[in-house]
Order: sequence, then structure tokens, then C-alpha cells
Amino acid sequence: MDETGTTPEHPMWLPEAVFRGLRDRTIAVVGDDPLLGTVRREADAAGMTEVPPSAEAELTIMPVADLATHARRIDAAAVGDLGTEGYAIAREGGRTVIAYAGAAGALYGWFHVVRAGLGDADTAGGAASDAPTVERHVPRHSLRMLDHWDNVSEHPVMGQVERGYAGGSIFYEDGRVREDLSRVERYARLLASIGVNRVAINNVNVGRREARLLTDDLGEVSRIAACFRPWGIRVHLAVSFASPITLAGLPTADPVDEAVQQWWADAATRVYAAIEDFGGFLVKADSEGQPGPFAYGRDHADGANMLAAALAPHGGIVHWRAFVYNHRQDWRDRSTDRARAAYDHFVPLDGRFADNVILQVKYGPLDFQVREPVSPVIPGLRETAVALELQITQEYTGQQRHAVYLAPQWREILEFAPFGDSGPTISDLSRGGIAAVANVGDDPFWTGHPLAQANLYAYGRLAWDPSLDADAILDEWAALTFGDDTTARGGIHRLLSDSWRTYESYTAPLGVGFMVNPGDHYGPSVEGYEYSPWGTYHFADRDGIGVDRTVATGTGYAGQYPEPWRSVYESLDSVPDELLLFFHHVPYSHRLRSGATVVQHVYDTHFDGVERVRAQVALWDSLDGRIDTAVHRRVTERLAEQLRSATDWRDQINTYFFRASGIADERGRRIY
Ligand code: GCW
Repeated sequence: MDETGTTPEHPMWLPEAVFRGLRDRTIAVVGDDPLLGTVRREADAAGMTEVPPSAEAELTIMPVADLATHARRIDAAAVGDLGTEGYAIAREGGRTVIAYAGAAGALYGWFHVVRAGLGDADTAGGAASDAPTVERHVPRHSLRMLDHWDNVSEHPVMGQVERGYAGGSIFYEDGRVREDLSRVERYARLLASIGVNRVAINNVNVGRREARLLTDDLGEVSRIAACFRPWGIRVHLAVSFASPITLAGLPTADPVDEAVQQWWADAATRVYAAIEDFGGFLVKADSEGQPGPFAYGRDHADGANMLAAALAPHGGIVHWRAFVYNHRQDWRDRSTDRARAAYDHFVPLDGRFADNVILQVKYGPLDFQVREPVSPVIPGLRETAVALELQITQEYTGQQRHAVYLAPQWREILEFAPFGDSGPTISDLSRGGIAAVANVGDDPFWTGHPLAQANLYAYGRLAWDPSLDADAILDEWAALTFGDDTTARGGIHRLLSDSWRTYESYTAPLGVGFMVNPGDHYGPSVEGYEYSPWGTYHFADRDGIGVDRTVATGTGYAGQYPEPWRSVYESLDSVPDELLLFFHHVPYSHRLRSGATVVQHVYDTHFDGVERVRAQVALWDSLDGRIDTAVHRRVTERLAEQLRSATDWRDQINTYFFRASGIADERGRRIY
């Protein structure tokens, strides 16, 4: 708290202390792109002294092409192709050189030094006679995007930020773009430091007010774009497919209608006149009530390609979401399976999408659950650029009231090899990059739960390099955020490292998903969605639980996977325990490969999960005095709620399955 009694904005992973090692050191920056200007301002703010390029500068940032001119002994062949965003770093006798090909590489190289430090000028580096070792850093994905589900004006049910758990929007206030966008500038800097390069600034559920960002508010959107531009980040807008009707009064939004096509082409031209580096459109169509091409008997390739044609002359992209399913299901109808929907809609269209269309696919076939199999749409689309969509905002993973570090889950998704171990991974197949739903708001800690900052950090780092280790990212984040106290850092590591599995252990078991309160999706409700139209069922009765998604006897969803997974998931003998109930309906006495029965597994994990949270609470208490007071207090409050909520989950889930099955806990623990 400051003297006015308000908590000042938290610096996330860039507190002043991070820059201490750079103060009074010398830097030479070669190049004059605006992004180099950003680097110069950063260096200046860090207290570095800019000097002309010479072998004496402790840090030199220069184009690869200039290495020879400046008589550097760095082997240009070892630097190789850096693309527009990559950089190479070489340490030479205690001096550091960052070589870039495109100016964005200079910015990312700068933040590499911020993270890793400059080292000691007198001692670092190899023997003077050796050519310095060159480390190359080139992003694995060229599109690293954040999607904000922010509404301009408050939505009566969803609030200002849909599924937002960190206060209001940082972009909008009182039904318009904020006058003061300085926080957006600070956000842009934080995002650049982790390599994010695209941001969609409004909700994919596009309300009437929000649709007008594309037209009446272009001047305002352009102000937001100006905050991001110095940090190498391009702005995208979520657009409503019905815009020609709702904004322009045309009688139709049919994608083959020429007047409709013309309207979109003109809209795109106006956007690019205002925002030269505009990224493109993000579209949720024919999904959960959003308008789309189905209304006109057209398919999603027709719809996406029409928008793509409008953007193509300007170099823009359409991110078209594959989250299309029937949300007006009848629970009595056992033939419809929501998990199948995206594949059934989109795989038949493979090959028909324009080059500047990216199909954005949620990581799982349902909806951001704590455990789902990886979506078969990603391997299913061979001729379409696909972007993997993750959810940083913790809609189904504790809503930023529970401490849940999601990077281990994302690592599992990214390294999943749908065609078997020797084939490409999900990361390899995501040729359209990675997108994720953002988790920040106008909260002083940005993310509500201060420890949820780790998820945003990890997202950026993984989108850049999906092979990074989740624990290593956690440690990197903790070191930047919490400084030198190794006890504090070690404690945070222990608290978060396995927290995703802890959360899984006390919520819905074995891949069954949902079991949350309808509407806000927080807290347990075993039958909350069981008889609802949303298509998210578990079919628990007195004999068993789970959804038969096999080809042999079920919905056939398992057949959407290529081998080997189709067979692995199809058979009870090979399905991984953690996904058992996603693919199979089994009796409670079914034995998992772990040896426990299903119902005993439910009891064990739920009792254990609560104890793990209790240990987290004690661990956090022990860090009192080692962590910023306001941060400590906020996390303490959240952990208390997490313990309450985990206990509620334990008791509701255990009691439900005890009542349903009549099978007692082998260990005789208390079940209500
Ligand atoms: O998970 C669901 C959310 C909706 C969201 C939708 C989507 C933006 O409950 O709030 O709408 O997914 O991804 O479009």
C-alpha cells in the first residue's frame, strides 16, 4: 500500500531490481528502426550509458550484416538465418554482442539480456583466442498472440471482461477506450519482454457496441495500436460476421453477396488507412449464438475466405475459430457428441481455406478443461494453417482464486505427437502459431491472483520456445519477480510446480470434465450441466460413469485420431488413466492401470488434493516477511479461498460417488 492507501500497480516480472545489474554499464546500439529507439530508451531507463560501437562496449546490439564491419570475430555462418524476430548472442571476453536481422530481434535480444544479465565484464567469456560461442534464438512460432475477451461496455451477465478474474478492462472504461492508456503501454512492454507479438483487443463474443470498434472507433483503436507498436506488437480486432447488417444496414451478411464483400473490403481499407500495421480479424462464427455463414446456407470456408479476401491486399490475417458446436442439445440424444463437432465441421473443409486464414483450435475438443485429450482437429487439418488456442485466464482452472500453474499442461499439449513418437508434435503442426485467452485486468496485480502472473509469463516463453522446461520457466519468472531470496523462490517453486495436478486431483476426475456450477463455472456441481443443452455430460449412475466415445460402441470420437492414438484411446487396455472417463463408460469397480478402482481413485485423489492445498497454505505462511506485504496478503486471501473451495469439491464429489455407488472408502475416511 502507498501512503494514499491504495495498492500501486505491481511491476510483474520487470521490477526495477531486475535492471540493477545493467546500471552504469555501456551499450552500443547500431540501427535506426523505431524498435531500436525502444531499445535505446530501455537502456537509458536502466541507467546504461550509450557509447559508439567499439570493442569496448559491454553490450553491443547490431545487425548481423555489420558484424564484419565492426571487426567482430563472431562467425556469421554460426549466426545463420535469424528471420525477422530472431537474435544471436555471443559473449566475447566479458563483452556481449547481440546480432539481429530484423529490428524486432534487437528488442527480443535486449530482453534476453534483461533476463539473463550481462555477466561480469572482467571475468566472463572464453579464452581470447577462441571465436566466441554463438547462441541462436529464433521463435518457434511467428504468431504469438493474446486474445482479450474484453467488452467495451459492461455485459449484464459476463461483466466487462468475459471470464475475466482480474477486474475491469485495461483498454476500456465507461463504455469507451480509456483516455489514459499508459497502463496499456506498460502492458505492451511486459508482453514484448516475453515475446508476444499480436494482441486481439476485444471479446470474440462481439456485442453491438464492440462491433463499432471496426468503424466509428478506428481513431481510438489506432491509439491502442500506437501503445503496442513500439514493442513490436500488432493489434487485431474480433469482428461480428453480421456487421454488414448491424453496422451498415445491409439486408444480408451472406458471404457470396457482392455488396457484403464490398462492405468488408471497404472496412478493411479504412482500417489500414488508420492503422498501417493492423493484424487482422478474429472471428467466432456460428458458435454460442454468434452470427455466421450457416444462416445463409454457406460453410465456414465461404465465410472465412470472404473476410480473408478483404484483408489480403493489406497483408492482414483472419483467425477463424473452430469452436463450433451445437449448444442446444437434448441430453436424451446419445448420438450427438460435442467433442466431435469441430472435427466434423472443419476437417471436410481442409484445403479450401485461403492462405491468409488461420483456423484457431482450442487445445481440447470440449472447452479448456483441466484435462482433455488434445484436439484431433490439429492433426486432421493437413492443408490449413492451424493456431493452437490455450486459455491463460483460469475459467475452468480455479478462476485466479486457486494457485494453478498451467505451463505443465501446456507442455504436455505442445509436445503431444498425434502420429506417434517419431511424427510431428502439436507445436510443429501449429503452423499458424499460438493464441491464448489473456488473464489480465485493471487489478493492481494485473491478474487478480499475483501468482497467476506466472501463467502469462510462461505462455509467452513457451510460444517462443515450446521446448522450454515448465519448471525452468517457473524459476526464471520467480527470480525476476521475487528477487534474490532463494527461500522465497524455492517456496514459490514448490507451491506452483505441481499445482495443476493438485487442482486436477480435487476437481472432476479422470478426464470427465465440467461438474462445475453452470454460468460462472466456479465450484463443484456434479450434475450442474448433466441435463443441460450444452452437451457436456458424464452419464454417472449407480453402476458407473464416463462417456463412451469409442468407435465400437460409442460416439466414434476416438476414430477422429490418427494411429496410434485411435487404438490407444479405443481400448480400455491402453487408454491413459487420466483420460479414462473421457473415452469410456466404466463401472465404479473398474481397475485403473494404477491398481486402484475408479471410485477408490476418486476418494484418494480428493482427500489427497485437499491435503496438498493445506500444505501450500502452510508453505505460504512460512514465507511471510520474505515477500512484498501486499502480494503476500493477497495470496494468503486467495489460498484461504482455495482451501475452502477444494474442501467443497472433495466433499461434494466424494459424497456424490459414495451415494451413487454405495461403495465405501477402503480407508474408512469421512464421507458425508
Ligand atoms: O469457454 C467458453 C466460455 C465462453 C467463451 C467461449 C469461447 C467467449 O464459457 O465465455 O466465450 O468459451 O471460447 O468462445
